Amino acid sequence: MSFPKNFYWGGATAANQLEGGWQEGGKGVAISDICTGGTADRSKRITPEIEEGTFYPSHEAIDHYHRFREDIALFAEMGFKMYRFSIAWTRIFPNGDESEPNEAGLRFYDELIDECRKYRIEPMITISHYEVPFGLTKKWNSWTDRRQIDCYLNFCRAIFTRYKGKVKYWLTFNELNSATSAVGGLLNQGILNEIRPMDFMEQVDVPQNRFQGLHHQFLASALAVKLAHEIDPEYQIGCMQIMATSYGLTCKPADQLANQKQNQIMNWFCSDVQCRGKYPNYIHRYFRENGIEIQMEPGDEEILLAGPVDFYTCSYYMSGCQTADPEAKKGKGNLLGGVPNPYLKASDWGWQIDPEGLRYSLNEIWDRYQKPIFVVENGLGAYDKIDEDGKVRDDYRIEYLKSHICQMHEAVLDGVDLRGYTPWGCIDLVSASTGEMAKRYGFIFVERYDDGTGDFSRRRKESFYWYRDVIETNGEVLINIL
Ligand code: BGP
Repeated sequence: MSFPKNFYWGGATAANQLEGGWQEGGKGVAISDICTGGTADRSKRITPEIEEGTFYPSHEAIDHYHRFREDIALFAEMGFKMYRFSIAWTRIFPNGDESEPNEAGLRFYDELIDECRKYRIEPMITISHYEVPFGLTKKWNSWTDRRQIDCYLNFCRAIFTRYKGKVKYWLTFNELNSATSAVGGLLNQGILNEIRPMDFMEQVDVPQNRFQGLHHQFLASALAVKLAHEIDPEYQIGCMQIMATSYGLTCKPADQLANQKQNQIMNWFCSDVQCRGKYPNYIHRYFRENGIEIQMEPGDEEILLAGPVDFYTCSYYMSGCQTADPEAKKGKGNLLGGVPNPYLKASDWGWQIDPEGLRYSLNEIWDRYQKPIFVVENGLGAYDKIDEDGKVRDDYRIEYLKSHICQMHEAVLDGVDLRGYTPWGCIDLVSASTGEMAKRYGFIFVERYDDGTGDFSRRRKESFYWYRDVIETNGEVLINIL
């Protein structure tokens, strides 16, 4: 009655949200670097030219670039077995299209990986996490152009070769299925259909571009799997999706059908291609009805078939509901649309909390693919505060994580092959959706605030000690309480 032996407990981050050092070591400009800060109610902005006097949270982020040794030591103190982080593409290829990698960038990750290994922490590296080089966006609107596949593969070759023997687990793209909705166009794909200053939430969305971009990313992913296995047969390459668990709002058949359709497009389409190596039948009707025409070249289907991923990973934060009733649709749903679930409470950002949904989805994923699974993001974004005695009492976060870990354990008992858990933002960092620091996820508090103040000092929250006990007992401390 516990988690599997050698279960990978750890935490997850992404370069653009914690490193800072945006112009150091020859780094180029990423799309994340041209996004200003925002809040829960005020969208962040995209500014193709950097504006004097405007705050750009990624530029310094939490200064991990200079403090990674201290941070990794804190992760080790919690007993991490795995650390999921990403490599900033623009540190290795500043504009994205150079033929030779940037040595200073490669050296930075040498040091970071060595630091992990020093504490026997297994790295899991996301190759592209929400920071496409802006140079490629300007050059050919990023993934809309097939030539981007070669740039991505050059990047992969550089890092697969350099870190051979030191890394085993790689993820090709963060939350690839975010690109099935408008929110992923820029965030995930670096696609900007009009290059001008605008609110992040008001980007011009061209679904054709997103889905053509996805086709190129599927090819890139499949070719990266092949390349990785050629360079080192020990390499394990995974996909990474947002698991946006969804229920029919009622048991009306029309609601259930609406929900099935939503699940097919949002939750299964990308992982079906990446895990099974081919486009699923249901997508063709969706393409037809939405005027999407994928330009395929001869040989593309063979490439996809030859490059399925070795394992499946996802983020999991919330669930939502679908309905066929136009009246019910009018309310505000979660970040990813849909309608709220009357049985669930939401976080301060409106994300509905649903631990059982995690067990439910893990079972579905396992039944569908029969590939090892890692939950590589999960957590509660909350407004934390430092009490007068200097402590951060984040019992709400402990509650959130505890309930999700218990449901993961149920999934393990159900027979799901779950290999690891790396909760999101194990150290406070910049929010991807809003660009704010105030939305904190960490076990470690960072003194950095949305007005750009703060000395970047780190402090252990209550959840830090709690998670350390969870890891030390392989989760038993929780299971036995229940
Ligand atoms: C996922 C992203 C992360 C991360 C997380 C939390 O979608 O992969 O980069 O930030 O969500 O979201 P947010 O930062 O918007 O709260």
